[in-house]
Amino acid sequence: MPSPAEEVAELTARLKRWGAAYFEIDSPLVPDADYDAAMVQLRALEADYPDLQLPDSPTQRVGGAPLSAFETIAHRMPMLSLDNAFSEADLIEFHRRVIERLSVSEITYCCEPKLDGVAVSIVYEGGRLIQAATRGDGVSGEDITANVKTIRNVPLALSGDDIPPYLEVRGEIIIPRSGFEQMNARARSSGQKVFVNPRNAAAGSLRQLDSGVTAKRPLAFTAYAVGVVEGSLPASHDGTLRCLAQWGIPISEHMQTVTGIEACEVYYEELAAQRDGLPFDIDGIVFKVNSFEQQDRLGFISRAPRWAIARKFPAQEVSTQLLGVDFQVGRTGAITPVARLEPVFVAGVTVSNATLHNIDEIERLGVVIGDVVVVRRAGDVIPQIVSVVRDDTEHAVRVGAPIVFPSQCPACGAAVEREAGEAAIRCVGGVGCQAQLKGVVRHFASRKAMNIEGLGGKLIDQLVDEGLLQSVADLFRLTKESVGALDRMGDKSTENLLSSIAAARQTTLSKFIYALGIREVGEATARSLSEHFMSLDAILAAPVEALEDVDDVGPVVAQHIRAFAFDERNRAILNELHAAGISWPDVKLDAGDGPLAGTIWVVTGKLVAMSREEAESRLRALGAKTASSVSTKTTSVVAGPGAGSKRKRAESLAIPIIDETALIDVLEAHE
Ligand code: 9MJ
Repeated sequence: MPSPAEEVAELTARLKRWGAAYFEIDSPLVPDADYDAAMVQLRALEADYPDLQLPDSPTQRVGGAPLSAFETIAHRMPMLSLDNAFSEADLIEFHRRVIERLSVSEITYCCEPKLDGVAVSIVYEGGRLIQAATRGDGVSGEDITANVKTIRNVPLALSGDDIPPYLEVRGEIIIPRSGFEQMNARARSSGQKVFVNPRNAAAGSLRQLDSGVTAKRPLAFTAYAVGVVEGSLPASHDGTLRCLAQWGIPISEHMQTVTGIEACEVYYEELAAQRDGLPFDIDGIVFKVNSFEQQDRLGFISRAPRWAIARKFPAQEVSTQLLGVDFQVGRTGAITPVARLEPVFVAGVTVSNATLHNIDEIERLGVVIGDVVVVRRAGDVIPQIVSVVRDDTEHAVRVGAPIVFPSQCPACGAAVEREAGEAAIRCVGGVGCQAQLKGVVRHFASRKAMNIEGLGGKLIDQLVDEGLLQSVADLFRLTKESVGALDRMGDKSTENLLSSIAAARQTTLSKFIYALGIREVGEATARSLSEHFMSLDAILAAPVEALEDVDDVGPVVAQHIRAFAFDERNRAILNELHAAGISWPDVKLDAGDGPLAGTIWVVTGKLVAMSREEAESRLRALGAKTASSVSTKTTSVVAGPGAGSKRKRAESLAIPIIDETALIDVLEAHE
């Protein structure tokens, strides 16, 4: 029997490990129920033996009694905002002023992404988190200590050497885009508040009176400064942040120290190019004079330091007028309202269309044609209408034509229907509807499905419009003559297309299942199905109960698979595809077996001999797990040219890094 102290230590460690996995890698180690059960156990032990509670106990992260209101906390040192630079000229002018005031010829700057979240101050006394406050008006903010304690990457106790007795850390609390999308999707389906962007969602989550609610939100903290410090710290901004990182406080992995303003511009351009691919919103770059001594000499103007500037990126959210709404029919028949907009520049791109999602969303927004709307374009996702500007005097005219959903499919004229509990209105025409057929073929040919190179949207439209495709099986019947007769298809492009269609015959079971476009069967579900059943026939023959045994297959997905398997037309197409020579190797091993079982790989950067997806799927076929981010659990990193932050993180965690050649050696040795 372990002693209570041993039990507390074990549960604390386990919950911290599970919590870290939940936060750092996309799939949690255990179901929520297991996490909750361990938490209940630890709470009970801590209640019986209060002295055994460890300072960084995970029980302290989930709020107990709701707060009645937020107290006000006066900042011991004002929390200033930043001056903005909206152009390169503004930045150069900032640099000129710094050089002049300091009478030096060159300056070293620390460059950081400007996170778009909520600025907070977190105070550690004796290495323990004792207080957290919003910036508020800069002089005083709201006491959000209980809520900040629920944020999983905020340490409740610091670890390491030379921790100052009093340390005020300042930074930003954000919600990553993926967490935001999930949170909003859940809110939409349960009729709760939908947030317009991750920043608002973060602010709303921190303003919860019940910190149990905050605990469920995917918040994350990044430190970018210190406030009041009693004790000693390095003499530079970057040195200080690295010290914070050593004590367990998260800092930006993109932070970089450079000398000269040209290097700052290079950094700006590099991060601007990465902006859409980052997992969180940034609205610019902050440049800070790195030396504290120089910062002190520069001092402050009323609201902002003279030693820092925020060079802003083009806005992600802008307003424009809604000119009309078109209705697009997707591969599953779902009819999506697409807003036609007065063209507008959003986050570096001119946008003239944006999604309005579905009929519920139109009702929720209360939007009518002619309204001025807010368009948001963040990351690689389709631009969206997030709200309606109701009191914009410049666009005061509300034409007010309501948005009317079509009562027939706009592409084929078939009836439309709305299934119970569904937000989407669908065309019932199936692949008899050319719009659906085009969508089906597009999906079938896409990179993660059959990967038919050179078969893009325009060509698919032509093939369908010319009557050359009635189903995906017809792709394998295309000939030099039929393709060559199409617009802009010369001999060379015809040959290339036919050879990439031929090459696509060799695939894998999971890609093939994904390519079929069964409703709600994404890449991960297709992989789980293929590993579980190991043959297409077994999947198509499986009863609902057997399907539900598969990871991430619930009753709805199981029904979609059954409906697909029942459909005679689908059966006929599958036979034709089989006859056309589509084949795949036997599904060998599911993860957990095989020579690389127990290893976790991250593949990053550019590979030459194969795509990243291929590298990952070959690793998985050998029993390895693959992940998208580097954590302490990662066992190997494959880094091609251009690998950036993941390589750095692997280096800092001393995880072995190999190049593509070494990866090929590993694969060939085991395959
Ligand atoms: C943000 N928002 O990411 C500062 N910030 O420094 C960074 N904000 C800041 N630094 C001094 N990276 C005042 C505000």
